[in-house]
Amino acid sequence: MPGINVSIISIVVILNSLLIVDTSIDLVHSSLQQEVTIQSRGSILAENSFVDKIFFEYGGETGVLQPPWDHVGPMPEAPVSYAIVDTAHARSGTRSMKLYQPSPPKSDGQRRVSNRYYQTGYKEFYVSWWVYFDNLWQTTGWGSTLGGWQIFFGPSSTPYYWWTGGRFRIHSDRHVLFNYRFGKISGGVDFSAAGNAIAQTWDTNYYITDHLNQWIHFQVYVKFRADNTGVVRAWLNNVLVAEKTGIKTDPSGYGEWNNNPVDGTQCVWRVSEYPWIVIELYQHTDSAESWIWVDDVVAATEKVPANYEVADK
Ligand SMILES: [Ca+2]
Repeated sequence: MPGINVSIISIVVILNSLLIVDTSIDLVHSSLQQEVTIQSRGSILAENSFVDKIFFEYGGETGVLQPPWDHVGPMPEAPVSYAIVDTAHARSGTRSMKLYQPSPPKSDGQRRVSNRYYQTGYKEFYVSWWVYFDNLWQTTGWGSTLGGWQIFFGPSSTPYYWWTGGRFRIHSDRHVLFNYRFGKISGGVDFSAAGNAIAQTWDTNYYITDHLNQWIHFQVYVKFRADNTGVVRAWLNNVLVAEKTGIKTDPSGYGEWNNNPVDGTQCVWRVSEYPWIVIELYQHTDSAESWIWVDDVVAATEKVPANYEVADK
């Protein structure tokens, strides 16, 4: 599916780059804000200086969930869980995205409600999104993963054997955590001791249950580099809560990439060499019935302003 879309998305990106340039020329003297078309999905309002830095956005206002996501919702065999456009809560406009999981026990598919945008085409970017937890929210088991950026790689026979990424998570004690790590998908052997050594978890000491019935702002940044110039950062409500600089974030920069510890061959990427965006509700199979709302998902090459609203329609 991602492969089929590559050429279309590339053309759309190029066309919209031209549109953005043309529009900013028309309006740059008349207003701090401009209306532009981005990736054929509608119009947005933003300051001139930020709008052309956006390469992905979704705010539910179209009423359709699939585009521009490359993957939406649980696995096909787990339809009890879902991701839908919903009107119960909206941070901007009148709609948002609701992610839902049923009561336990859940199948592996039912516990993974995951929306992904694979074709970022960037190795350095920000992802910003807002989540609403209502007063019935509860976190059980090992907690709830909410998303960020991620990339899978491995031997050509199992290109999803390892992953690296930076994601927000709610611990079962209801603290918000940010995880940056190199990991195994399940069992097996580690990819790299050096990669493991730079992985880190930050505890924000922010109790999610003290902030129910309101929109909470998450933002992550990755500079994906095969030398020691990589960076990861994360913000919670626009406050920097995690930062690591001068690190080798791209696994292809490790010796194990060309001589992987599973079969000694060169590793391959599962989808592409670019980290993808993931917004999700991923939990333990024994976790409680749960749901969240997500609005104003934006990915850009500059930090996303806290007052930015997606007005796709
Ligand atoms: Ca919205």
